[in-house]
Amino acid sequence: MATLHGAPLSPFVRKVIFALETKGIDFDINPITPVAIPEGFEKLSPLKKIPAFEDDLISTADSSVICEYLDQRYPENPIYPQDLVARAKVRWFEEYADTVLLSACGPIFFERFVKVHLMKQESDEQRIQNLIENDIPPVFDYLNEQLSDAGFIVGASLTTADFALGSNLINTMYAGHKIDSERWPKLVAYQQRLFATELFQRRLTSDKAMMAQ
Ligand SMILES: N[C@@H](CCC(=O)N[C@@H](CS)C(=O)NCC(=O)O)C(=O)O
Repeated sequence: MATLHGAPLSPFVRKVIFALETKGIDFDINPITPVAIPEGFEKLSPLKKIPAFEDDLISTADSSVICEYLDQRYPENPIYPQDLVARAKVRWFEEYADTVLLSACGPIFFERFVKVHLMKQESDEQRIQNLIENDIPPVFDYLNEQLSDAGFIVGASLTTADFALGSNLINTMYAGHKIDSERWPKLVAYQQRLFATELFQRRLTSDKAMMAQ
């Protein structure tokens, strides 16, 4: 059986869970967190980052590498389009989510969730205010501009770009930050469409049960 190493609340780990579930692959989760990386983890993940993934063929790290591997090994229920241009767009939005969206929204999740619940420290509300006022608006402006009134970020089906974007939007919601629907209506509608899918519903329910513990 395949094993995914990493806590499911990490946006990168959740992205891979979405990929595994879309493809119906059985897997175990080893829920390690970056604040308590076990000794020897660098053998699985040389940068000591989560996620890492192992199955009967491979042991590798990095959510994008893992998603691409899964899509090539299990072509049914594709998570990247075949079309050349659409595929490049998916890669772009996946990268944008993993870097720019994460940098803008991730620290709010870190401050309000990781610091408070895992590290038992107070959140830095001044840092959060600065992110909300300065870092987040250009990112949400860009995404709002790129989105259509229907479908997902690239076309009518969920892709890895939606897993990466949606995973960050989930953590933004968990951090208590509500996206302004008057300023970014397409982004809020997209978030609602994503969260209404069976795939996202299942994850939100599973996260809720885990967070309640
Ligand atoms: N490019 C990597 C990024 C993974 C990543 O940054 N994971 C975070 C957790 S959300 C981590 O392990 N951080 C610990 C560190 O940077 O040392 C991927 O896509 O998997």
